[in-house]
Amino acid sequence: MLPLRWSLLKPLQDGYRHGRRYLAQKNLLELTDRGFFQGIFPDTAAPKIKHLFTTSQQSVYAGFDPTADSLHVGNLLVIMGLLHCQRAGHRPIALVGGATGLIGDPSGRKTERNQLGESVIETNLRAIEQQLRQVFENHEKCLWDTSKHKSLLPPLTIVNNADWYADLHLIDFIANMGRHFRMGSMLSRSSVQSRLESEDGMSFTEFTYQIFQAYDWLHLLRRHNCCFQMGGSDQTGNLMTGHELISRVERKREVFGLTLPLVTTEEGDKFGKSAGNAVWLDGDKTSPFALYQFFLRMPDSEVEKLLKLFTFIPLPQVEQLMREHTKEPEKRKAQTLLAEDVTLLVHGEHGLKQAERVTNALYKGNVEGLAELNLAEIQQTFQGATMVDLLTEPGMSILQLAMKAKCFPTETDAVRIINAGGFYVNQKRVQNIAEVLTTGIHILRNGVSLLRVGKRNFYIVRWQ
Ligand code: YSA
Repeated sequence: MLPLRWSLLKPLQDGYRHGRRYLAQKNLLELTDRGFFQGIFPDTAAPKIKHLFTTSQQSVYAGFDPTADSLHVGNLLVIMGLLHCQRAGHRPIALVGGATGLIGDPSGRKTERNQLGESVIETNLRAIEQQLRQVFENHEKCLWDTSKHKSLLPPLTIVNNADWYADLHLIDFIANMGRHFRMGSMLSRSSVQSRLESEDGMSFTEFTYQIFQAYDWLHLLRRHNCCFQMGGSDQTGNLMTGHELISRVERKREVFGLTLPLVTTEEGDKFGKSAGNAVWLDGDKTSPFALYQFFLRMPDSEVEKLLKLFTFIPLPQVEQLMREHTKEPEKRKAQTLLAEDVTLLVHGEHGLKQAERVTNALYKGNVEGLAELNLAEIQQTFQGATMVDLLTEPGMSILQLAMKAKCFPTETDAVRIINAGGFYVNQKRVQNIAEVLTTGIHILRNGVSLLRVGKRNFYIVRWQ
């Protein structure tokens, strides 16, 4: 499926490039003004949290389960949260759930996940770890102003919870830890309640999930002195179980939970990997161009909120930008800046350049634009297109091309649909089935032809 709408492709506004190495947010709770922190708990802890963040270096952790081989843009908000902590001088800890991924978090799910095998989890985990490192590295390289900060950014720590469960004995764990978990509160979690009421109910495996996330926090408190956990608001129940466990086991310690709003599309669908709208951080799954376009296409009603959440542009600058944007919304200045900063964060300078190159080439909307792209860029742009290898033959006609590329089941269909105007070569409608292929028009100088049947069935022909 093609991830973009042609009408919404926009050229870049030249000259709207400026330093994007923004300063740090000192008091992290001020991030509330950017739309972060849907909830903090205990809910009376705001003054204490502010004190801790402004007077000492804290560790803040957030977890990611390896349920897919890539993180998605929904997860990116939590990464933004960790980055803000890092920018303010605190230590970010990203936990990858080598153990919890095997169990499957029931939070926010209507049905139990299909069980993933250990080797799949392992592969996913490596990919996610790599992405986390990459995003933090891109942030430091492209979005952090080293000239204004004397101290270095505290390093990212990545931990895998499989490491501490590997040596744990089941009986010891149940006998010693199990007694600190109260059934009443565990059953009261909305992730449990909603599933118990559902037709399929809930397995014991899923029910135990909160125990492990809670124990992780205790472990990180003991090992890394980590008093803060952050997560999307669907994680509230798990955070509360952890908070409760720690209050019982470590009476003298106090921990705090910070939840972020779940980012949704304008239609209210969760950003992320729900059916049909997956936007991945992995460039092979969602190309830098497609990621860039996803943010560039954001409606005006969403863009201010997303600028605050997904960029580090200081609030006064966001407001100024929105004033300019309101005057000339057709320029899509706000969306362009949003798309640029997110692409920089996820794919670095190189990815942003590539996204801009493809955008500019396609915006031209002509054969020249397409010819400027290499095969990999065309493949990335038209993800899901069928690849076809063909031999050039002198005198080949449009009909022959369409049949050789298997664009139509029968010749009768081909003739009918081409005549009716439903066939395109290099984005130009062709209706004459007898027209002979010409280099530079039908066959691009990059050795490729892009065929399209109807609105969205793409074929990429590689000429041999
Ligand atoms: C956390 C802590 C542990 O000690 C162990 C495991 C975990 C992982 C956690 N239970 C979980 O399953 N997370 S997740 O892999 O599904 O998502 C990672 C983070 O992205 C979560 O905080 C989740 O709330 C957040 N997220 C996902 N979609 C989001 C979103 N945040 C905002 N908007 C969205 N659309």
